[in-house]
Amino acid sequence: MTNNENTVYFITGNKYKFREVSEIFKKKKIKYDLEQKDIKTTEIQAQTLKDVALFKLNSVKCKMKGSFFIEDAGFFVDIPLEGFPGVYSSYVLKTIGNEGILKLINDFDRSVAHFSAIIAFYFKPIDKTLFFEGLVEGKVSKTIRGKGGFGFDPIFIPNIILDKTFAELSTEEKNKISHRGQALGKLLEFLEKN
Ligand code: ITT
Repeated sequence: MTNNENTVYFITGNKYKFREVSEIFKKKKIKYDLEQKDIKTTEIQAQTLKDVALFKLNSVKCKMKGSFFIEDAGFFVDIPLEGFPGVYSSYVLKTIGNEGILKLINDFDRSVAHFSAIIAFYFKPIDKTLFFEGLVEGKVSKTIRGKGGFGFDPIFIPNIILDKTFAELSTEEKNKISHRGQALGKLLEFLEKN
């Protein structure tokens, strides 16, 4: 069992996600520290990221004593793939990968895609679960580009930065505009006040 009232635990097995989150966390002056916990969560296949996130959070509640959060993210190709891979992002990345996604698209200039992230946060002092969301819109890159980031970053071009994929940005640049950066910004605003 883990317990420290000024520590907030981020439960994730993804070191890239943790790196992004800890960079944002350490820039904010708050009384809480961040710590990674790589404990096994149960991931269900559901219709929305929120359902996945809540189930995941509850699956580890019995192992935690303090405040903790999980974050669930997905990559959605709205045009022309109607939101695929979305909640199937992990499976699709492991199977067909970025190359497989590119093969499904003909007109890249007209493609529309977004990343969504949802943080499910259990805040011990009030015994409540809170949600914080973030979303970034863009399109799919014709080719796999960039060495930074992880996952789908090399094929996503955010609207706000013309012609660079997420993998061509520094962590700091990605954090400023990303789905994860936005969701975490909202969590930090809450923690500043509580
Ligand atoms: P957890 O242990 O935190 O669950 P995960 O790697 O399973 O880590 P998610 O379920 O949130 O992460 O992500 C679903 C998939 O989307 C996974 O394959 C990630 O690599 C990918 N992904 C998530 N966030 C991303 C981002 O910011 N950029 C690129 N790909 C991302």
